[in-house]
Amino acid sequence: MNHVRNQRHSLWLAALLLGAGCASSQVEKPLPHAKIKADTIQEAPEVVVSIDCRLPLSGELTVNEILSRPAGIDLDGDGISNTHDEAVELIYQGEATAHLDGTELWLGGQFRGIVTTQACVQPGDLLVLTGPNTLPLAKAEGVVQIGLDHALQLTDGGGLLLFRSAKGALLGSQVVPPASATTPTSLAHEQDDERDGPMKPHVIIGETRGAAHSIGRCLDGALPCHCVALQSPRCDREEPTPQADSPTPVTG
Ligand SMILES: [Ca+2]
Ligand SMILES: [Ca+2]
Repeated sequence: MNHVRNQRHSLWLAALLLGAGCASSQVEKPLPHAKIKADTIQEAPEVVVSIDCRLPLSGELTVNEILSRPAGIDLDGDGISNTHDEAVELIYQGEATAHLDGTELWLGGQFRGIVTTQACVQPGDLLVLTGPNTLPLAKAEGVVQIGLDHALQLTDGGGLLLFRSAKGALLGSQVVPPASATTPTSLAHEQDDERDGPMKPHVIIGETRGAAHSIGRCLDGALPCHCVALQSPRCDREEPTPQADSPTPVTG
């Protein structure tokens, strides 16, 4: 009798467990993880489409100048020189208008933040990337200030600085040498619009005329259309005043 009782008990327990399993799978069915992910991916482009231009593609950004040590330079004109005056100057090399919303900045393997500006930029535009607390800059025609959601934190140690699009494309990169001494200066190539090659302190490059930086300008202080090879329609509207408002030379 005990054997029969145990057999019935086992059958009852198996039926109970089977029922519980079915109930469990019925609860999970309406919300499978795959469906949640698919919905998220489908929703993301709707945000992008609201901006009337495309995402930038691989290799479409040139890192043209880096102001990592603003000590003494008041880029945004708020009367103080501090980390809010750090900036990265880029040239947009794409053939169609694009926006950098969602672009990631990395330096030395460290994530630095995401671009939150949704403005469309034109081929050949000079872009000035600043942190969230930098005031609006006085800009020449064709210069676009774009903002990061975090302070740039362009540390003196240098490293590989790179930009990735919201879809993961490598837009542009630049090896940043460590900052030397305490002289306030930016880093730039020997010439504007140069994609490769090392960067040097702005103040010692021949075309800079000894200026500490030329963020938002050509190396020699001229307006961007004079040094960016990719010309956009905006250059036809520009007044030829390359000597006006040139960067302040280093005095000490
Ligand atoms: Ca400032
Ligand atoms: Ca510049």
